[in-house]
Order: sequence, then C-alpha cells, then structure tokens
Amino acid sequence: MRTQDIMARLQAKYPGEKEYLQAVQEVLESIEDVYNQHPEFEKAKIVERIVEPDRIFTFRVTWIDDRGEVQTNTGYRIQFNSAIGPYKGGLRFHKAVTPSMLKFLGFEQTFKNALTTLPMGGAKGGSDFDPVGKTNDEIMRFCQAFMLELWNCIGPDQDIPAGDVGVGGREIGYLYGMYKKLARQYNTGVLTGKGSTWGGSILRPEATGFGALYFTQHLLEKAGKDIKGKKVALSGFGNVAWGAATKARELGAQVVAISGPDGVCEIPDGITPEMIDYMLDMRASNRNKVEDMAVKFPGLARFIPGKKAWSVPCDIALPCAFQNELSEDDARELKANGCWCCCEVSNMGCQPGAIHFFQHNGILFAPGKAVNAGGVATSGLEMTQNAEHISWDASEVDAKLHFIMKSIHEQCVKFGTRPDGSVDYVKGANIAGFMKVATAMLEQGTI
Ligand code: 2IT
Repeated sequence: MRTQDIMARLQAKYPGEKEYLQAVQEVLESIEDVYNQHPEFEKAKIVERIVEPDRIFTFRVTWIDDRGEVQTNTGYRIQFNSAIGPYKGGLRFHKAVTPSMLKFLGFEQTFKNALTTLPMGGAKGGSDFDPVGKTNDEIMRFCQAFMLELWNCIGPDQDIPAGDVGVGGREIGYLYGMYKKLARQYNTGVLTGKGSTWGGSILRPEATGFGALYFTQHLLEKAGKDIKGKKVALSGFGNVAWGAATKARELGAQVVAISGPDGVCEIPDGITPEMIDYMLDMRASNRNKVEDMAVKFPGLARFIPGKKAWSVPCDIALPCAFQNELSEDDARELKANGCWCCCEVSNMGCQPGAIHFFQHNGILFAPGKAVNAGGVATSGLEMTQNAEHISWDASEVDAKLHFIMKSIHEQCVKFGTRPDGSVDYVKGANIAGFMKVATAMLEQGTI
C-alpha cells in the first residue's frame, strides 16, 4: 500500500473530514513500511478495512430547557472496530462535535485500546450539545433524552461507552439511570466511569492523568532524566488536567500553568492541593473559564487573557484539552522558552507541524494514544470488576494501571527504536497498536 493513494481515495470520499483524514494519515505514514513487509495484510485489504468504521448510528435528541423551550441536538455512536474486543470508547458533548471528529476519535481509540493489553475494540460517540452555561437539570434532561436513543445500540458485551470532553461522573450517572430504566436490567458493565457506590472503579476519575504521568516517568527514565523539581505547563482544567496536576505534584514537579478557552493562569510557585480541588468546582460550574482560578486564588495565580499554556516557560508541556490545541508556532515558543519534553495527553492534541518540529529539534515527544491510554485501561479494569461482581481497592487498581503504562511504554520502545537508540514514540505506538488489530482481523477472515 501507498499512504498517498489511500489518502487520495479517502479525501475524495470524505471531503472536509479534516480531523479524520489527519488521524488516518498519521497512522498510515507510521505503519507503511511494516505493512508492506506483510503481503497477507495487502491480500486481505486490511488497511482499506481498518480505516472505515464498522457502523455509525446517528439520531436526533430532543429535550426541553429550563425556560420550557424545545431544543434539538444530534447524537452519534461510531462503532469503529471490534477485532480484539467489544466496542469501547467515550462520549463527547461539545458544540463542535461532527462525524469527522468522532471518526478520528474512534479510529485513534482502536489503536489505543490495543496498546492497553486489554481486550477492547474501538468506538466513540457524543453530541453537538454544548454543556457551557447549562444547569444541572438541563444536563440531566439532555442525558436522559440521549440515552432514549443510545440504549438499544450498547451492552456490556457489545459496546461500552464512557466519558470524554463534557461527559464526567455526573453525566454517566444520568445516562446510566435512564439506561437501567429502559433495559430493565442492572447491567453494570454497560458504561464505565460510574460512581464508586454503584459499580465504578476506584481511581477511574484520576486514571487518565495518573497514567499520563506514569508514562512520562518511563519516558524520562529511558532518556536519563527525572521529573522531580521540573516545571510542567498543562492545558485545560477538566478531568484529565486535574488528574495530571495531582500526580505531577505528587511526583515532585511544579505545575506552573493551567489554561482554558479564555486564557492561561500562570502559577509561578506551582499549583497547590487547594487549587487542584478547585478545578473540580470549575468543571461542575459549566462556566468554562480558567480565570475563575485567579479570582479564587489572587496571590497565587495570574490570569492572562487570550494566551495559551504554551506561552509559560516550562520543562515539560502536557496538552490535556482538545485536538490540535498545540500548533507549530506554539512548539517553537515552547522550545525558545526552554521546554524539552512534550507528552500529548489530549487525543491528537498536537498539530502535525508541531510533532514534526519536536521530532526534529531534540524535544522528547509521545503521542496521545500511548500517553492517555490509562483512562480507557482503567475503564477496562472497571469492566473486569463488574463482570466479577467485585471491587478492587485503590492499591490494586493503581498497581494494574502502573503495569499497563509500563507495558505501553515497552511496546513503543520495541517498535519505535531508531538506529541511534532514541525512540520514535509515534511510530512505536502506531505500529504496536496496528499489528495487534490487523493480526486479529486477518485471523477472523473477511467480514
Ligand atoms: O479518549 C479516551 O480514551 C476516553 N475518553 C476514555 C474512554 C473510555 O472508554 O474510558
């Protein structure tokens, strides 16, 4: 196969699906050489099949807001690939959600889930519903209306949604309540990220951020460096940024920036536990303003409107917010300010030009599908506990999460080591994930 040919065909077929085409291009470029060493893949047209979702559900979601007005949104569930396990992946509620965005996320999820060592296929879903400014009652009514359509498409051995941007523990609770009412079964394992009193795994809320920091530790260790005392800039202030800030602090790093759509909060002396706790209130308020941190902690945090986290000098950059949030210009600014490592925690957080710049300017870089896989991995651990009707304690879940992140790092090293001994983590993660899914597809025949 030639990446160029496949991309030309996909561009003609799906014009305008920018994020999807970007994600496919990145993976195909990485795997092309290895793929072409396997004529059996070419014969079975694995690459042509793996870039297409198995199926896409699209549905209308109608609900009534607090003023009594009827509102209509669009809901989606994209079941991307089930070669190695049931469909698994989060739900995103965000005003910019499109089929292209969810296709890119479902495609990435397929390879990420393969890296976790657990048997999970790839999926993604969500809606163009905008949680910003919505009340708790409105969120509940929307979740219930969304589940009225979704419930028929999912099941504990079929497709298991979870949270993503705009969907946290509160939303999973409302979604599960309606699912249970419709299905008339207490199918605990149908959603992950549940509350800890009704089947949720301990540490699932922290898992994406904790896992990202465990991965970063392994990457730094391999490069002969240590995270202790280093300055970390991170973007966002949602669930993922919260977990990352917690663990970074615990490991002795200083979190000197968090950010939002309105600007950045610079925190010269490093984030405090009180500030980390306050991130949860900021998320629950649905205001989506990082400035609130500076208002609450005026002596400690300084709000700079319109600026990104990447303008704050740091050693390590951790994008934790949204796709394409870090551009090539941002990468240049980071380097000019002394940054030497970027671990992508958001899905496809870095633009292709930024990744290229990092890789050609001696900056350590690892991609989201490896760095953030601790979230879905802990969802997988939640599924195991649900299937066994038991719950593990924090030390057991944390040890398993640690083991999984170490294994993901090892897979990247195995498939991504360059002749000079350094590691191309993009290539390593893509090849490792692809080989697992492709082999399973081959063994299961032409379906
Ligand atoms: O991007 C992701 O891996 C997630 N949003 C988590 C998905 C999951 O099923 O836990």
